[in-house]
Amino acid sequence: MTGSSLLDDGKPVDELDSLFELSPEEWLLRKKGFRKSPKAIQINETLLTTGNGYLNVRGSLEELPPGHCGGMYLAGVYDKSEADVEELVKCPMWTDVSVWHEGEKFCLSCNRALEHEQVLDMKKGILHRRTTFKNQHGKILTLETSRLVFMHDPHRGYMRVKITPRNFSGQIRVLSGLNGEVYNRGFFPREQYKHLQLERIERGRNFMYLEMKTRERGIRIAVGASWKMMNGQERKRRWEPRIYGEKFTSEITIDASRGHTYAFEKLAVVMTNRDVPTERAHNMMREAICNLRCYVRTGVPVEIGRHLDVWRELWKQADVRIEGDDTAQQALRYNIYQLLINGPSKPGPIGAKFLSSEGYMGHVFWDTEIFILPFYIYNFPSMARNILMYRCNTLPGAMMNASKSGCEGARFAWESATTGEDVTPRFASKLEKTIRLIYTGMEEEHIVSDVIYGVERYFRVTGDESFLLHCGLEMVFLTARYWASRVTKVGEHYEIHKVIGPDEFHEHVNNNAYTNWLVKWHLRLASMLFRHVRKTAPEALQEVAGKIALRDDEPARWLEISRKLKFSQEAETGLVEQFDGYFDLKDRVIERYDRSGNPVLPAGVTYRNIGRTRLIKQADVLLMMLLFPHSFSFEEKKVNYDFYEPRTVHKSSLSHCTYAMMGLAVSERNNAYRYFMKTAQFDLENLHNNTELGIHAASVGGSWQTVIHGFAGLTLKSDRIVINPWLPKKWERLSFRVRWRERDVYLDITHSEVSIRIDAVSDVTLPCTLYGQNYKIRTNKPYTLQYCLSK
Ligand code: IFM
Repeated sequence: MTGSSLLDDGKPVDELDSLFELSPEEWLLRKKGFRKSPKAIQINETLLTTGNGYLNVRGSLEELPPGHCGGMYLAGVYDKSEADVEELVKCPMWTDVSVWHEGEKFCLSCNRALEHEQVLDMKKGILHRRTTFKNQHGKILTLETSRLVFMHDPHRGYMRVKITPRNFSGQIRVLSGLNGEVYNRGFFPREQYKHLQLERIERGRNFMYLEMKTRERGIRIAVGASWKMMNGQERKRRWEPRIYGEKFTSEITIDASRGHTYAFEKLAVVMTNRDVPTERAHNMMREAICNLRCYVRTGVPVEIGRHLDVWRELWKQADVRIEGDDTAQQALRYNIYQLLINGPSKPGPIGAKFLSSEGYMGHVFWDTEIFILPFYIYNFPSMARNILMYRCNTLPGAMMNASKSGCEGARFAWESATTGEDVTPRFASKLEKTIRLIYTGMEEEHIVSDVIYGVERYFRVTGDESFLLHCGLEMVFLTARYWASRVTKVGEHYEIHKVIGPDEFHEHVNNNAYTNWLVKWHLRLASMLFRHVRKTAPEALQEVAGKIALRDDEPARWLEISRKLKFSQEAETGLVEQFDGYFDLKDRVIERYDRSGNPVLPAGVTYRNIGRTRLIKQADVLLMMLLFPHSFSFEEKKVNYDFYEPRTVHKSSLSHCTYAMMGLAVSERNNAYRYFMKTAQFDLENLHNNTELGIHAASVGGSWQTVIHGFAGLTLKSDRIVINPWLPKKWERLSFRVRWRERDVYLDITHSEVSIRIDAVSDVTLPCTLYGQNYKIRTNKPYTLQYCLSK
């Protein structure tokens, strides 16, 4: 897709052409050709999603070919209705366009495509498409579209459509509308759930308006749009707006001449009653249409210019450059693109599939704090805070979860949505396509401490005291209280029974090492924080203590449980038993890999009987060692890596990045690169054969972590920067910047040098450790430090 189309008079169609010009190739994700299978169509829809973290739109083809699964999703808009549990709602669509001639629609599934390509420009957040159709009667027509949702104003979207009849003249009808007749995919094949009901549908002189309301929570979603011909060509057309039930269709008929290009544009505004002050929310139409008028007045070129300015700033902060490995560079950019289009500008949930689909029903898991959050902490601390605020705001739901399970305090749900109450479905379609009862909602409790791990990491890097005192303390104390009521006293020590660890193949286990270690840390942190804040901010402590009725003896008890909580590690070898009785299970290891490099189960092992073996789904003990690198020696890590790696099936997208980073920690570097590439290309290569169901957000975050924490070896501590880099052979240079306590840290790493500059408002000296060697770095001054790695 190169060059720009021309209008009748030979001038560029509009001034947007230069704004829409494609970025250099390294910023593009190209999808050429068309395959009719619904799966292929839906994979592209997932990959080509555009968005801004408030509203994201899948990259569907505008004519919505059979088998498509297009959709727009709004952050935090969940509904249950007749579904089993609350789920992310597919919202009314505004990006559909169809082009008709002599009663036939130009459509990829029924016409020949002489050319077809969709191009996602990741640098600009714009999705382009160019298709030349040849229909059954030999009529050739080119359709070009460019669409985006604005980054500077999350409520607005834009689409430009151009059509060129190549070898015919005659009437062409171009239809686009607003569609409230949308359904979520159901659990069983062909089942659908309707979450929206019509609230209002109206047309004005030059706009259409549709308002739908979620059936259970009553969230009103308002969409206003204008659809017109560009460049004063309105004179040549007939405009026929029509309303069909919950659908608005606006049809423009033109008398088209062969070889001429006709351009149309759609300006859309999307908002919910939650986005406007309560006193104005009764008239959403007025809100949306006022916004639309203001948008029209400002003009599209200005809006797009502002959008591009924001994207420029985002990339300036978040880009990571890898020289010498184009494939890794492109994959990493794609992952960062995903993180950028999902960054929350307000407190709210981030689901395991981002806003790319209804996969996992849009629910929030531990993926958020352990895998996704670090990118935002290191680049956009205010977004990281918004992510954690979701957990803070849903503490009442978490308290409900605890009390439902007969405990005190707060228990963050394994899967959560609006309120923080557990929404894990009771049944799921498991591996091997069996529908089975799932226990994760009841037993996968490590999430309680995973969230706190995220809170601590956020505080350590940002030093955000206000968050700590006003939200963090309450979160830490209430969850510590949960654990204190959850543990079982066995003789002189404590145990945690009947849990599921990160490795979900083994259910109802006692003393999962990952969970117990995290809980030990969590309880120690809670008691330490209590003592610290009592000295440094007694009023804040008093306020929280009063609010949650903290008992005097609680902090001491937390510390006692932390000390006496069971944790099993072989004394001579350092090997950690994943849970009580794990070593008694049948020992099987992975010996074969399929063509994509995924492990193949050993003969006789199936996903039904795998729980009787030592094979595990994903990193468990090793993830613990990754999260607490200083608690375990090199030898301990190595012993555990060597043991667990051949027993890990990697049936979860969260696994590879852990093995990549642990591979670096134990000098299994080639393995580390291999695992990194799997993480980085997880969706681009459809590694788990389910990208149609949405982006694997944890592997997206994990690929960023592998580069920054792994290859660059960067850790931002509260008082120093630690760097232990190792670059894959073909990487010539790795450069990026991060935010650290209101400072900008620039790093440029080669195989022998680290160049570092810390920009800050004032000149101070900060400690930096490179492979154990301490340096003093003056802010606002560049340094180049040498390092040498033994082979
Ligand atoms: O949170 C994960 C879990 O660890 C494995 N199954 C998928 C979930 C969502 O990504």
